[in-house]
Order: sequence, then C-alpha cells, then structure tokens
Amino acid sequence: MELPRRNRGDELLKPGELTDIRHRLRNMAREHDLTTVVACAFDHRTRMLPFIYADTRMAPAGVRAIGSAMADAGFHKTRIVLQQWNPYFQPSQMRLDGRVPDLFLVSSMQIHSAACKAMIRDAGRIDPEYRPLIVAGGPKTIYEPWDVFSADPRDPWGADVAVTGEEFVLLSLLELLLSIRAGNETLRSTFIRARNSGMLDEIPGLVYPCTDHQGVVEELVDTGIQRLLGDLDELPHPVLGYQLLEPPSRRATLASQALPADRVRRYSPIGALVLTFGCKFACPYCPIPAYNQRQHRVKSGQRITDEMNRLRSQYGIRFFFGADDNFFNDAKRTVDILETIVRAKKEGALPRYHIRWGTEVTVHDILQMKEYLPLARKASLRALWIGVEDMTATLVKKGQSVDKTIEAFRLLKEQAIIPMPMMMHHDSQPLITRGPVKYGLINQIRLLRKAGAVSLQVLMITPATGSRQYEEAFTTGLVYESAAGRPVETHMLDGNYVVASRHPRPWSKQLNIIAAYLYFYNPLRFLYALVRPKSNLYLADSGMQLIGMWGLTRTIRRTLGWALRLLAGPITRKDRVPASTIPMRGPDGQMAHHALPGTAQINISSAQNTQNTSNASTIPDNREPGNV
Ligand code: B12
Ligand code: SF4
Repeated sequence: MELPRRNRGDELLKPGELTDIRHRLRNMAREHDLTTVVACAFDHRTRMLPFIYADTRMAPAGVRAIGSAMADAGFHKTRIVLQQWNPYFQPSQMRLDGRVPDLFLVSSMQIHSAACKAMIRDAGRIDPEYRPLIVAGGPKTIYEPWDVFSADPRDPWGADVAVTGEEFVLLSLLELLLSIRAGNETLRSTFIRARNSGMLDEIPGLVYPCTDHQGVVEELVDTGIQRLLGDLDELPHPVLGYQLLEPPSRRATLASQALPADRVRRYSPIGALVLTFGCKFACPYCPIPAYNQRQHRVKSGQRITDEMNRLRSQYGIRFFFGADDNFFNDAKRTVDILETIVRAKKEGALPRYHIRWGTEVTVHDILQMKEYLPLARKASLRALWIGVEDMTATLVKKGQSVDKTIEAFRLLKEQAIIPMPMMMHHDSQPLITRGPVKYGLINQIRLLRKAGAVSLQVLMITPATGSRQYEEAFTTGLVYESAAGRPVETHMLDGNYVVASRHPRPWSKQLNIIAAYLYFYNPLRFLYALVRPKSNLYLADSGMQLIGMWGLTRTIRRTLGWALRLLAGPITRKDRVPASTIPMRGPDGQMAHHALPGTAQINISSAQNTQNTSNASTIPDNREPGNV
C-alpha cells in the first residue's frame, strides 16, 4: 500500500515554516542543555555488491540531516554514530558530556531493522531515572512505524515515539516538549506528560504507544501523514552534521571528541547531498512518488554550490552523490541548477577542477535533456546511475527500450559522463537468449558494457514497503517465508536474495545474479579496462572492476548458500502482509494512516465515543506517566 496523500494543496509546509521553527528553537535552546546521540543502524550482513564501498564510505545524509537540524537549533552537544564505522556501539553505555544523553535518535532502512531493534532494546536497559527519550525514524519507520514497538507482553521493549517524517516533525516535537518542560525534568518524562495529555496529536508524522501499567503497548496512535518541506533551501546546512561524526572504533562507548574535520574525508570521501526529492513516474514497485506526495522538491543551484564549496573547503570532500530519486525529473529546474553551478565555477565561487559529482536519473529523462548534457558536464557531473531495470521494458515501462538506452549511453559517453546501469532481474527474464530480441540478462549486460557501462547493479525485484504492489505480493503468495528451514530475515530484503518469486527453479534466478556479476566483473575485464578503459575518467573503469570483484566474492559467499536452500527446498510462502499486530488508530479514532490492511483492530466506535464525550484527549484512562 502506498502512503496516503494529504488533501490537495496541503501536502507542503508553508514557505518559511521550517526556517521559523529553527529560529524559535535557537531561542529556547539557551535554557536547555540537551545532549543527543543520533545512531544509524547498519546490519553488516548486507555488505556485498552492488553497494560495497558506497555503503560505508559515504556518511549517510539522513542521520547527518538530523544531526545538522539539532546543531542548527542550538543543540551542539550532539553526536552521530554510524554502525557502519562503530559496529560494537552499545547505546546502554553511551555518555556524552559525561552523562547519559537526553535524546537517543535511531535511524534505519528496512534492511537494517534487526540492528535498529537491537539498539532500541539496549537503550531500554538504561536506568529509567536517566533513560533518554528514544525516537525512531528514517526510511524503515516512515513505512512501518509499528515495528519499533514490541507486541510481546512478556518482552516490552520499544522506542518512545516513531517519527514518520523529516526534520520538521522532529523539531516540532522538540519545540512542544521544551515549551512544557519543567526545570530539570528529563525529556522523557516531559514527553510522557505531553503524550498523556494528547498534545502530540497536533503534530502530523508521529506514532506513539499507549501502554498499560506494566509498560505493555496496548495501541498505537498515528498522528497522520507529515507535511513536506517544499523549498529545500530551508534545510539546515549539511556542513553542521559532518562536525558531529563519532570517530570509527571497535568500542562500545563514545569517544570524548567527534571526528576532527581533517579526518572526515578519509572515512567519508564521498559526500551524499540532498539536491532534489521526488519523481514524476509511477512505477508500481516503487514507494518514492507516494512518499513525496507526488511533489518535486528542489534546492536552488546557489544553495547546492554553497554546500559543495563549504564541504570541500572544511572537510576536503571532492566527490558528491546526489540523493536524488530522479535528478532530471524536471528539465527547467535541472537546467537552473546546472547553469548556476557552471556560473559559480566561472566566477570562482566553486573550484574549477576539484569537484565531481554523480546522481540518479532515468533513460527517458536523459533523452529529454540531451541538449543540456554538455552543460551537465561543465557543471562537473561525471557519473549517472540509471534505472534501466529491463531494457525491453517487459518489467516496467518508463520510457526505456533497447535503442533508447543505447542512445542515452552514447550521448553520455560523448560528454564523458559515465553511465552506471541499475537493472532488475525478474521471473520471466532468462539468463541468455538467442536471436534479435535482447531479452536475456547477459545479452543486455553485454550491450550495456559495450555502450560504456563502468559499473553494474542487478537486483532481483523484491516487494518494497510503501509501494502499490506490496500487499498483493503477500496475499498472492509470491513472498517466501523460508527455504529449507531458513527464514527470510529483513537483511535479506535488499534485492540480492531471491525471496519473492513464482519461478519453478528460483535457485536458477539466484545463480543468474551471480553469473551476471561474474560476466561483468572479472580479472580479464579488469586487465582489458587498464588497456582500453570504458571511461575517460582516469582509472575509473579498472577501479570499478577491482571494487566489483571484491564485492562479488562477498556476494557469492553470502548468497550461494541461499541458492542451495532454494534448490533443496521446501519453500514456504507468506500469505499475509506483515502488518502491525498492535492495534493502531488515528488521534480521532479513525483508521491510522500508516496501518496496513491486516493491522490488529481496536474498537473504533468506542475510541470515537471517547473523543466525542471528552474535549481533553482520546487517551484511555489506564495510561499513566512513566508507564512506558
Ligand atoms: C543514497 C541512497 C543509497 C546509498 C546510501 C549510501 C549512504 N551511505 O548514504 C546506497 C547506494 C549505498 C544505497 C543502497 C541501498 N539502498 Co538506498 N537510497 C539512497 C537514496 C537515493 C538517498 C538516501 C538519502 O541520502 N536520502 C536523503 C536523506 C536526507 O533522507 P532520509 O535518509 O530518508 O532521511 C530523512 C528522513 O527519513 C528522516 N530521518 C532519517 N533518519 C531519521 C531518524 C530520526 C530519529 C528521525 C526523527 C528522522 C529521521 O529525516 C531525514 C531528513 O529529512 C534513498 C532514496 C531517497 N531519496 O531518500 C534510497 C533508499 C534509502 N535506499 C533504499 C534501498 C532499499 C537500498 C538498498 C537496499 C538497495 C535497493 N534494493 O534498492 C541498498 C542498501 C545498501 C546497504 N547495505 O545499506 C530505500 C530504503 C527503503 C526502506 N524502506 O528502507 C530508499 C528509501 C529508496 C526507496 N526504494 O524508497 N542507497
Ligand atoms: S523512475 Fe525510479 S524513482 Fe521514479 S517511480 Fe520509477 S523506480 Fe521510482
């Protein structure tokens, strides 16, 4: 199920709303000496192709954005811990400024949920007198907020609140809490007061638990879909977040100081930067357009130039990756950004030779933008990751075909911009086909390589939370529960494992992915790439071959066993969507916006009655402060 859309015209925050709350919080911050730890969950079992290297050498933009928002609001005692770099970090042992932090913020993708839950559970072991307010957020929580709360009465762990939105939602929560915080009261205790008096219901983008006297969650209240920031120039500057990174270590505790500025580049040579959000296409397996409420949100060229320049001068970062869904989505806005960057280079506001960047686009939009590709090159764009999926458009049609893809690659090569194809393997695609139709996976990879591809991404199509096809994949029995006794775990939902298929020999699909990578990344191609590289960027081709071969050994090690299990069987399948087993409702007793069909039900009419007869709140009587 896609996230529901807010009423037309009410999808976005009013211009200036984020800027205003940032100012208001800065005034409040002086009276509240808060310490905050922001942790990025990372499951190291996901380390393999095609993301090896980028997964750990690019400090993620999400936690940095949250850290930047805290520092910008005046809460400088904030530390960002990446489990990528600090695999043994234990929240129960964290101390910042000599004390247990006031706030513990956890961010996670769906595939890192196991690591996320382990951190929340561990933070819950802190003595309740000092326990921080635990807030979960990020791509996992946006779609499945209920999953950070335990549904097991014998094991009541969980976050205090899940944020299903972005910076504005967190800052609104913080503003509310600080406005009612009494003296040195812990932030968590303030939170419980706010929650119990129904004050949280005014902030769309939260899901909070109502608990019984033992702390067992009885129901979840979902305050609805967030309003999105339209003008991304209002965001706090990313330069702030980089000052807050925990130095990599194998310790469970935190260092006394954050990573010094002159060591940031060593660990994060690539800077992930938000440039735009949103995409005009509507691929049925993709949650992005609905998450963005069909809006396209952008930063100005001037702001992007400033961000690149400051990140380069303060941390030495020279390579940037745009966290775009489809950077060429809107030709006019894209051209504006590119022209501003080129102008800045001419005027000296951005160094001419020391910045390189890449981002994600579609074949269709490359062709639409073909006359502007020279401009893109001048603006230091050097690589484009392209959602080719399946060149014959059998899987999904978004304006691509074999000829159009090859044409797009040719145009990019002409401008010395490296095309990086992203493909999706699916049940009906064979490994190799003979004849004129280039339907086979290897046939297509061969064409792409010839056309100049320097890297390759092949993922098996896997149902994504928040996409249109998600529920149907479960209710029609497409999704596996287990193979040969091994359950499908969340870290296996990254597209590298065949976990949703109707193919009679799913093990062959798993082997196809390995074969495709072996075909693309191998010692012969590496040697050839040294002599006749596909890219005119110095050593980029051979470098990618080396990274590819390294990643491939990990892919084989991790997924070959799964192929054998698929072969051995039996394969069991899911028949229900993984919805919340805890009842969920909106503040007014209506259906919760983030509940999937199959979510445990509450008595909606009784909740409505409570709402109708009381102007205080809809919270049941059994909720008492401190009972979380
Ligand atoms: C860049 C990127 C990558 C990079 C990440 C590199 C890095 N270290 O940063 C690479 C290429 C490695 C990558 C890989 C994968 N990715 Co990716 N990626 C992205 C992309 C395009 C941008 C991420 C980003 O920087 N966004 C900008 C930041 C600012 O947004 P954000 O992280 O969502 O954070 C905001 C909010 O979520 C919230 N927030 C975040 N954390 C917290 C915490 C708290 C406490 C609070 C209150 C709020 C909050 O506030 C933030 C600021 O607005 C997103 C799509 C997108 N546009 O976001 C997909 C995305 C994150 N990727 C996704 C996926 C699925 C993957 C892969 C599994 C591959 C795949 N099958 O597609 C792999 C996983 C690899 C791994 N081992 O981790 C999904 C995640 C889906 C999910 N529900 O978890 C996304 C959302 C795309 C999608 N399909 O919708 N990815
Ligand atoms: S083109 Fe890419 S971002 Fe856009 S809807 Fe399709 S898969 Fe999602």
